[in-house]
Amino acid sequence: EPNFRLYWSYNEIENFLQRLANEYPDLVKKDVIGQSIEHRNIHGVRVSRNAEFGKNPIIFIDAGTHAREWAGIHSALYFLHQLVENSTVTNELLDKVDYVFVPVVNPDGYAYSFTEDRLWRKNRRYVNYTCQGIDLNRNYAYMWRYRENSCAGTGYPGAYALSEPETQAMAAYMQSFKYNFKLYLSTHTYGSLVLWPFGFEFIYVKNHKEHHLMGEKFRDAIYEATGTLYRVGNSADILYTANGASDDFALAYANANFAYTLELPGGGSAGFDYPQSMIYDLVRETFIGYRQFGLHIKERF
Ligand code: 0X9
Ligand code: ZN
Repeated sequence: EPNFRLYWSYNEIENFLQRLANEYPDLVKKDVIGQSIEHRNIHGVRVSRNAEFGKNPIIFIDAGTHAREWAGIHSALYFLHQLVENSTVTNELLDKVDYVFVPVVNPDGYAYSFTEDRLWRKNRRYVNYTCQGIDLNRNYAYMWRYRENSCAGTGYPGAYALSEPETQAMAAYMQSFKYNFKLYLSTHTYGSLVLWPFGFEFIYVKNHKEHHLMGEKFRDAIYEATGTLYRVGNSADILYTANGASDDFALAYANANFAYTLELPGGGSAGFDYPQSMIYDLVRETFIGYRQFGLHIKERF
């Protein structure tokens, strides 16, 4: 039984994913979608009851784009665990929907935040002697925007769109599901926000009303279960504009019908360093929300 009261090292996460693939070969397929700057494997996991993956509407869930956002990674892992290892959950969620997970988009950053700097956010690209790290959520190709001389801890987009192996792997993997890509959920922290596109500018996606309604269903399900109250809205309106993020990419370049960035609740001294003592409650709470999305997509398509 995996222990969701603890934060897992990258190695432990890899072992967990491999075990699921080994123990449930009919349900779980593990892909190595690419390698990070420091040559760690980036893992994708496909979950389907169908021999032919993607016959059902596809929900794609990622986390760990930002290294320090451990609570998001563990929430995605817990949802995956529940889908695969808790058959009472599997039944309603897997009969008409297929799932893809990339639980740790940025493994180098995650490992670095584990051992060196708890609040590290970016990947581990060596840029020059004063600068290390690209903000992967500014490096995607849709509306990527150049920024000169910026090596800030947050927001450095890199030299060009998809310059990083991590975003290249993600972009190709997302696009491989174009034919039936219904919902993209990018799990981040923090702020208790459900953000819908676009985020690069104050422009609403065509089906923004439906985005908003689906977001409210996530919000209401969690509020009823635990009393945690999320805010739902357009990324640019309720947070800020940011170019080159994964949610806009999923929608514009990977043919997803719906795309959200979920900012889970904050905790700890910096918001991003959610305390381990609270993580088990949080992953179970987030599960309620992911489940709601699964049920919605199942009815919708
Ligand atoms: O800034 C980000 O990348 C996300 N917030 S975080 O605090 N986790 O770093 C928000 C991204 C929202 N999406 C877009 N602006 N497209
Ligand atoms: Zn983030």
